[in-house]
Amino acid sequence: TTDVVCLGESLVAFRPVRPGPLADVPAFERGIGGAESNVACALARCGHRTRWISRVGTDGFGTHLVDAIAAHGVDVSAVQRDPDRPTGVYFRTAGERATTLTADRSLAEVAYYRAGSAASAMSPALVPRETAWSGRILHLTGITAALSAGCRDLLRHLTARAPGRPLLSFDVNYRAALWRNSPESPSVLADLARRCDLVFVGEDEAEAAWGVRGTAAIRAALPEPDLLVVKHGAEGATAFPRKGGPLTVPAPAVDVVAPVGAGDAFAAGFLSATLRELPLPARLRHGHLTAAAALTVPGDLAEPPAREHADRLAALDDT
Ligand code: KDG
Repeated sequence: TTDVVCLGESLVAFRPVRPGPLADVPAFERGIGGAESNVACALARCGHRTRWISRVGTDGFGTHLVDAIAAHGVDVSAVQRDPDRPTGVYFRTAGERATTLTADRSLAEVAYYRAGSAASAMSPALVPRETAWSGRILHLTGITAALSAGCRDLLRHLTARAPGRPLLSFDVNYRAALWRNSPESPSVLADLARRCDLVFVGEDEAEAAWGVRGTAAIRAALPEPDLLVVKHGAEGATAFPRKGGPLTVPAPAVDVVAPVGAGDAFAAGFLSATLRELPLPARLRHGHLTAAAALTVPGDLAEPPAREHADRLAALDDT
């Protein structure tokens, strides 16, 4: 059986060969992006059976995405190829938020070319619930909610409380650029989060998306999930379990190369420790350690620390 199914759009990601505004960058390197496939790849690297569900075009970019994600050990057999719609791509500035390059986040640019993409055509009719519910955990993110009405319907369909539903994991992943042209407001993300069992949200994104400020207020706005993890960036993260008080675990200090992919890595580390039934503090530590690996590389995906190594690193916090 599959441990984790991750569903969402992946994109070919073009990363500039040097920092600077997109207007000035002369060349880009091809990589892959996509929050959900990032989680799937990291989990596969950690030894878990993972499946990624999405749609790509029949173009070369689609082939590259499927091959690159499969090469991480992820089951891509449920990915659909759409002959009529293209694979999404995106470009972003290098080194945004990096400690050494540009501390000023306002300099970061992300240019998406994904409207009308193969993945944006996902809907309950095209993605069977049995396939999405075929693992112990289904991991979704709020990016999908910004893509189309069909994608929003699919998320509601997959988060419905019905027999056979796996543990629903949801990373809010508010992407302001995607909501600017959406007919819906990002409050949809809160509605979806409330239908899930395990929710990850950044303190900054809760404020940006919903105007909700502070960890306690975030829990009050999202009371249903059995476990809510509020991330405080470099500071650490606070988990709100159903029983007992909140638990905060600080993050290790790292020399940040690029923050992209760190949230996905955090979710992957946390989910890996969850599958291993480790206690809550260890789940948070594994989230931080996997995120630390992603923070120190320019692309989305880093080799997560090997399990034994991560277990020893996680225990260091006890001393
Ligand atoms: O979490 C990283 C993702 O944001 C990136 O890979 C691209 O999925 C992406 C998106 O839609 O922003």
